[in-house]
Amino acid sequence: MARRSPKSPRRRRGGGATAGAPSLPALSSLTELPAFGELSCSERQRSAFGAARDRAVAAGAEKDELVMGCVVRLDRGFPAVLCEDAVFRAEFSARLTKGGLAGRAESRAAVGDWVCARRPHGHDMGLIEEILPRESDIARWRGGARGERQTLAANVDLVLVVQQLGERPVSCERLARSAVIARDCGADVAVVLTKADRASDDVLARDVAAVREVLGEACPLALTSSAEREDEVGRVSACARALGVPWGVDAVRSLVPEGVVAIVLGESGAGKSTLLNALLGREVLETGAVRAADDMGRHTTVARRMVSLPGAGVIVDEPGLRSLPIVGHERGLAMVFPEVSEAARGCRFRDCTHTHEPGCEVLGRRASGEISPARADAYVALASEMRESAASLDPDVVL
Ligand SMILES: Nc1nc2c(ncn2[C@@H]2O[C@H](COP(=O)(O)OP(=O)(O)OP(=O)(O)O)[C@@H](O)[C@H]2O)c(=O)[nH]1
Ligand SMILES: [Mg+2]
Ligand SMILES: [Zn+2]
Repeated sequence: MARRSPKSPRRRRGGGATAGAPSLPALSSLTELPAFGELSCSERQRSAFGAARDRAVAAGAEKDELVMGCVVRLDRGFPAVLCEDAVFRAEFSARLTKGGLAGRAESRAAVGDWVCARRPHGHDMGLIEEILPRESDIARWRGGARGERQTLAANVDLVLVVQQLGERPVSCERLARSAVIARDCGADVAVVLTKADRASDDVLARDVAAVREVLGEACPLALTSSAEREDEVGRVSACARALGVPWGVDAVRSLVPEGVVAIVLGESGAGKSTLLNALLGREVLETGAVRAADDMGRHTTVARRMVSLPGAGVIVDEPGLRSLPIVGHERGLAMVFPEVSEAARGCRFRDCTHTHEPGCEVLGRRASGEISPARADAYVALASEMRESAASLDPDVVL
């Protein structure tokens, strides 16, 4: 019986552009991309690849066309896949899109995803046959609780929560929220406070103390500044030393040692791309000025992309995120606030909101000083938001 040949991708040579996106960067010029050996997959993913390859062969693909690769960039939803001996643009196979994943390309594969890809002989474009199971899945809800889960990056070990310093105090609420999401998604958390040059010594001391109180001393923290003036750098580095906070790009680099894949998470204008450029030692990523009116960025970064740090690990640059709704992250909440979550188990009422109820163990331990008020407040606010989002997803949930 003649073997049915699977649909081949469009034949295209040079440039690497695709029909839907004429101006994608040529992959050969992207020297900041990681080497294949810098990215490691798990045993589970390796065996999932074997099974995915068998399925693709059964569907008509040639075995030697099938490779295991990692999605290292998404340009407006178009993936670039790195495999052992090449990096190539890829489309999604008809088999994959038929499997209920049709729709926006970006909702299908995330940066960091390991995939089974087919590289038909004589074609520049590859086809993603299957996305292999994720070890971690950094995702947020888009469009509130009734929206959809959007994976920002897959198989990431560490989330660097980035916030800018300045006149406004750091948002501990936002840091706690980001930490809960990261832990819930299976990653570790570290905080990077950028633009230290914009904060006086007093403001630095205040903000560092606030972060340490809400996330605890065990949460790694680094302070950075892109300022180049020597007196400015001298002032902030001395202040960081006095506060006992690791300082500068070296501090961030040591948070992301070789073998670790991290992602930067923060609002637009927080200085994420500027920080990555400093780590790379050259201007690879586009950066953009913040608006004078509200000190926020203009969403300069649009692509999600991995950059490999010389002598260190890999970081995914991300577009800034305005909202981070908390939906069903109970496990993450308990991981970030174990002592509060433990106290909550001792409350008289199972649905205690820890705000006014008699027999509330959280309020009791907060009053006696056993639990930090800042941590109790952060926990209570996030738990309350989670109850509300659960109720809007499922009307049967009683608030
Ligand atoms: N004063 C000062 N400005 C900085 C520092 N780091 C970044 N900036 C400025 O902040 C602005 C925003 O920086 P980006 O690196 O583009 O911010 P981003 O977080 O990547 O923003 P999006 O890509 O929009 O999410 C730019 O004008 C930077 O020059 C810093 O340490 N000090
Ligand atoms: Mg950016
Ligand atoms: Zn309670």
